[in-house]
Formats: sequence, C-alpha cells, structure tokens
Amino acid sequence: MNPLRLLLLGAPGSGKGTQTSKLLKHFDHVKSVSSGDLLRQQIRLNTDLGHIAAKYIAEGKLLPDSFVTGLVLNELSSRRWLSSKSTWLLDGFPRTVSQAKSLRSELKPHGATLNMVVELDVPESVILERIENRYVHVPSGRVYNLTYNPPKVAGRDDVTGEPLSKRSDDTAEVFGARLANYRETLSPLKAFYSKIGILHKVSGETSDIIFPQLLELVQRELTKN
Ligand code: G5P
Ligand code: MG
Repeated sequence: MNPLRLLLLGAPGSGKGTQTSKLLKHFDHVKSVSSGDLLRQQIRLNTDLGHIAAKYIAEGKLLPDSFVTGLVLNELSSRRWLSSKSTWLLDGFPRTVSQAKSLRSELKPHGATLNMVVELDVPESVILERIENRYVHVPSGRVYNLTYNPPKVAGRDDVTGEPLSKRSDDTAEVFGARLANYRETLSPLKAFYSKIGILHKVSGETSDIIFPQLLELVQRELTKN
C-alpha cells in the first residue's frame, strides 16, 4: 500500500472527527491527529498554551498560526510521522495558508508531502443542530450526538465510562463566529491545495452519505501505482 497523508477540511460540525473515526475503524494502519483535540488537551492539562487556547476557542476565533503550528508539528515529530513512509490523517490543521506552508516546509526535508486534501461539503442548514446535540470525551476526542450516535450509557464515554462534556464553543452564538472564520480562510487554503493538484470534495447531508465517497478516494490513493 502507498503511504497516505490526508487532510480533512470542513466547516465546524461538518463531520471531520466523525469521518476520522470511521476511517480509523476501516484501516488499522491509519492514525490521526486533530488540532482541536490537541488544544482541548492543553486546556485540560492547564498549561500556558491551554490558557491561551481556552480564550480563543470560547470566542470561536482561530488561534495565531505560530501556536497551533508549533503544537501540531511537535506532535507529528514526536510520533515519528515526519517521514516519506508514514501514513496519517490530519483533522483541523492546516487551517490557513501560512499553516499549510509551515507543514510543507517541515515535511520536505523528509521527502514527504501531504498527498490528499478532502473537503467535506455539508449544507450549513444541517450543522447547527448537530453541534448543539454534541457531547465529547476530551481525553480521546471521541464525539457523540444525542440522535446520530448517542453514547450507550447517557453522559458516559462508550470505551472508558468516563463522563462526557459539552464544548464551550458549541453554542449557537459561538458557532456563528466559527463558521464565519471558516468561510474566510477556506478559499485561499483550497486555492493553495488546488494548485498543487491534491484537492478533492465530497458532498452530502449526512456522514453516512459522505463516508463511501471518502472511502473510495482513500482506497484509490492507497492502491495507486
Ligand atoms: P476544531 O476542534 O477543529 P471545528 O470547529 O473545526 O473544531 P468540529 O466542531 O470539531 O470542527 P467536526 O469535527 O467537523 O466539527 O464534526 P464532528 O464532531 O465529527 O460532528 C459534529 C457533530 O455532528 C457530532 O456530535 C457528531 O456525532 C454529529 N454528526 C456527525 N455526522 C452526523 C450526521 O450525519 N447526522 C447527525 N444528525 N449528526 C452527525 O477547532 C475548535 C477550535 O480550536 C481552534 C479554533 O479556535 C477552533 O475554533 N483551532 C485552531 N485555531 C487555529 N488554527 C488551527 N489549525 C486550529 N485548529 C483548532
Ligand atoms: Mg472535530
């Protein structure tokens, strides 16, 4: 199989985390990192970066590039993922052209690049209800939805039994700000990856409609000559 280095792009609540879990279940050898999960872990650990992140996240604003870039690139490096043979997927990073350029520069000396970017195109009209019903298990990043994929025991993570929580940014008000930021940064980021020739788009109102399309793209990349 070919290495796969994939970025999932999509509006808040479009299902990046959900599609990541589905892909990880399908392919044993694929691993993932979510910039949002890394930041929420920093908040939970009460670090200096966590204090900064909490403020930006609660307001629905993107953190300055340098903070997130440093955090994610360190994570990739400590997992020994900066290699041309590595296979992984990223959720939520890069989110700006500056972050995309930093990732590219970091990978280049290792003979590695991102080889696929997939935009999850979900109508905004279906998203708000999803995130108002979302509960998360912060240590693992697992996400639940009270109607789509409820936990087996109310308020508890399926795997650890630990309590679930609401994200501070999952309110109608903050969601508006997150969506506006997404719209603003999406076009230049898409233009950047379109120029390199690795941008794809999958569309649908539900994650179950999107997943088979995503799976087909990923399978094609993993097995191409
Ligand atoms: P995050 O953590 O990257 P967002 O805003 O990009 O957050 P989010 O909200 O995590 O994205 P998602 O992962 O795309 O959304 O969606 P999801 O969790 O899988 O699905 C949403 C809900 O819908 C879940 O409850 C799920 O169960 C349910 N669901 C899924 N599919 C369906 C379906 O078909 N039907 C139904 N009914 N429900 C469904 O970033 C957070 C913040 O961190 C900072 C920023 O402040 C950002 O706002 N940050 C960064 N800042 C700068 N640069 C970066 N690179 C940053 N990364 C994070
Ligand atoms: Mg997410």
